[in-house]
Amino acid sequence: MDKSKLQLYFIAGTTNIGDRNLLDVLQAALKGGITTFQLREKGEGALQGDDLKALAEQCKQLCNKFKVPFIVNDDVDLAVEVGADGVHIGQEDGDIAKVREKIGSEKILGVSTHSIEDAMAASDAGANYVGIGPLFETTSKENAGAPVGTELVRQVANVLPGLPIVGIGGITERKAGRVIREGASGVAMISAIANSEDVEQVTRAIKGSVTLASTGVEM
Ligand code: TZP
Ligand code: MG
Repeated sequence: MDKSKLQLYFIAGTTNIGDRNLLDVLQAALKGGITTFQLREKGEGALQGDDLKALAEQCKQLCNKFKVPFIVNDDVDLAVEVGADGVHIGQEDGDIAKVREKIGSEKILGVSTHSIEDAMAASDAGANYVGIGPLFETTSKENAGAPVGTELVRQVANVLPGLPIVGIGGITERKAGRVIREGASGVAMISAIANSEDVEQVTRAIKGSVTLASTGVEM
């Protein structure tokens, strides 16, 4: 896959944005320069069924407008149904190779990993990229486990140099550069973007740090 699409990977669902509208938040983040969006609809009050499908379709349309890949978290059937660009699964979400078979070779498959072994297995089973985390303390995911630290990004990048990595968990504008310098292609975040007052402005600032760390070019 095109690694540059992973640079600033925004993840959100309706339970991450207070009383705002997810499509408004997404549009602001797209304007600010996110390069991938993942719909992760989880927790108390999460939408389900037709409501979730309608939301996914709207998110997809908005992402298409900005030529940004639209990824669905966990729900492989929903991803296929709405024609998402890809799906992201965790270690507990079933057999990675079977998910690859189900979505076909053209779609993006991301897998959350917590060790070098997880990353190797995901790569062998056909993942296009791996998420590594939580790198830092996070309150956005229940039972996220203890932070694995940025060293794991460096170790996986060394062992699997061809496998794109996205760091996740507690990443802020200030910490983003460090994650990139350890060897990640990008940073994935919920709260740093979703909880910000001016989503577009904050996204643009984070994108600037990521771009600076990955290319040395100040934006
Ligand atoms: N997976 C590992 S940590 C995490 C997920 C989905 C939450 C990331 O959210 P935040 O707010 O950027 O820490
Ligand atoms: Mg999952």
